[in-house]
Amino acid sequence: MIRLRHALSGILAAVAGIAAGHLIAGFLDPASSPVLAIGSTVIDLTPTPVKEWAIARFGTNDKLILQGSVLVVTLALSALAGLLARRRLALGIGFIVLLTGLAGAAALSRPTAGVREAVPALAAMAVGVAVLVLLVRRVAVPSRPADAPDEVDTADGAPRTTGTSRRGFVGAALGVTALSALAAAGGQLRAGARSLKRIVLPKPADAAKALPTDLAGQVPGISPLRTPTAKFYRVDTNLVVPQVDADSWTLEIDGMVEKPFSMTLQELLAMPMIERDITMTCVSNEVGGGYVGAARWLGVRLTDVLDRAGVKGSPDQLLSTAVDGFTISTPLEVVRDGRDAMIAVGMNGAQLTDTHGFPARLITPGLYGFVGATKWLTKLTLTTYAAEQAYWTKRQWATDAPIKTSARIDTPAPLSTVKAGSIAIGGVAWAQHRGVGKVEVKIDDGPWQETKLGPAVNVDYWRQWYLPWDAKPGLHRLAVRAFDNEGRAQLTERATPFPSGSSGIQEVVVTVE
Ligand SMILES: Nc1nc2c(c(=O)[nH]1)N[C@H]1C(S)=C(S)[C@@H](COP(=O)(O)O)O[C@H]1N2
Ligand SMILES: [Mo]
Repeated sequence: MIRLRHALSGILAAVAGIAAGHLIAGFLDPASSPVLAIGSTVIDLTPTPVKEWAIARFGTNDKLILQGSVLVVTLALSALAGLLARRRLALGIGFIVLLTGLAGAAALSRPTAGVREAVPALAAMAVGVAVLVLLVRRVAVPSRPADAPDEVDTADGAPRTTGTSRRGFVGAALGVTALSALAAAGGQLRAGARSLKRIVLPKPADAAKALPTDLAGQVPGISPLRTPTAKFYRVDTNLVVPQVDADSWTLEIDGMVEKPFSMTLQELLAMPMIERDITMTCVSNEVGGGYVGAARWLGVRLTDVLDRAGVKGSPDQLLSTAVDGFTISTPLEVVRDGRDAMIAVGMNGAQLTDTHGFPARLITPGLYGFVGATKWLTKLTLTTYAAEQAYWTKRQWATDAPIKTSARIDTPAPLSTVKAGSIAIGGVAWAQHRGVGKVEVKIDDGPWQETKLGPAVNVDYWRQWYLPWDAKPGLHRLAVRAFDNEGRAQLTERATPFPSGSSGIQEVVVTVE
């Protein structure tokens, strides 16, 4: 019982500290909240294979699971701090100081951190120690002689609390719990309330054509031709979505250029805008996976901005930096080969959402997101691969990563049961910057059959496809493969996403009854 209370004292000290830190971080910088700071550091330090495993195993829940794990480990260690405090209060205090110190170091080690990022951890330290002392002093010591003397209360000269009522401890514990919940909720509210600035999107000087008729009206269950922003996949290393202030945001252009310069959002918005339909894919997308989305982007041609700065020497890499210090490298050759690489400010007719990179992000058609789609962009640096490496390059991912031709079956869903009769097998296929020329489906051990293709929007966009099927009762295997416009078949060899994207044929099993 006494042990339990000591352990609980440690846990509540941590809970109170974490909550206090979260509250302060809500005002200063949400990412510096102790658990989040440690979580982000864990993300950066996690070896690539483990990260791949986590993404494959947990998908978009990977962040929640990571934060949950950090919390559980912290609470377990805090219980230990409480038990140590039973032996000697100073030991417990030392342990809490150590834990919060680690959180502070993690917050300070973020690429863009200043000294103020350490404040939430310091607050957590102060509150954690105070709560530990408060609660440990209230742990009632039973009057059995074997347990006396009570080291805890005499070691620091505090009055003996032997016999302190059970209510004293329980009341204090409940009070700490309630205050912690309030503080954590306050921090959460405050972090979310940082208002997103509305910007006025200019009209494109070079607009995209209206989208052709979507097959979704005809083939139930197929992906819509354009992915709604709310359904668009999200992939990034951020536990807290950066909230960028549009008024103070700048885009810097530096490195191997003749005239480095910096521009405001208003200056960027005043440049001629292009509007393009482009399908993005994440290199972590497994065969048949959902890390792919098609949207209409509004932005400034990337070369228009780079040309203002000129070139000095022979750079071969465009290194782009996000507001949180995250970096992406894009081959300069690709940026300059005439494709519609852009600094996007609009997505599907609205300003970028916070999750998709407000106020500005890169979009490079044909390349996986990790080498061309920097969100929360703030700097473009002309450099060389020999001189500088971006975040994922340092973690051994490919430097030049064109999107591999691929097809996905949307309907019928894998392992689903469908009614016998005439239905459609349908989905999407993509071969960015080459265009999809043909999609074939194979049913059981039958021949590859050519499907009907939906409208071609442009070579950087995906294509819907479907095959009418007279489905007979039983278990069936459906496979799909795509060809690009030059007739090249997608790779059939199975490959993992690391280091340059997955490949292989998607095969689904369905039951017809
Ligand atoms: N700042 C920043 N930009 C980033 C990333 C990131 O982690 N941080 N992830 C990249 C990856 S891996 C992909 S696939 C795309 C995803 O963009 P989306 O979340 O808008 O779909 O963003 C890219 N841009
Ligand atoms: Mo990605």
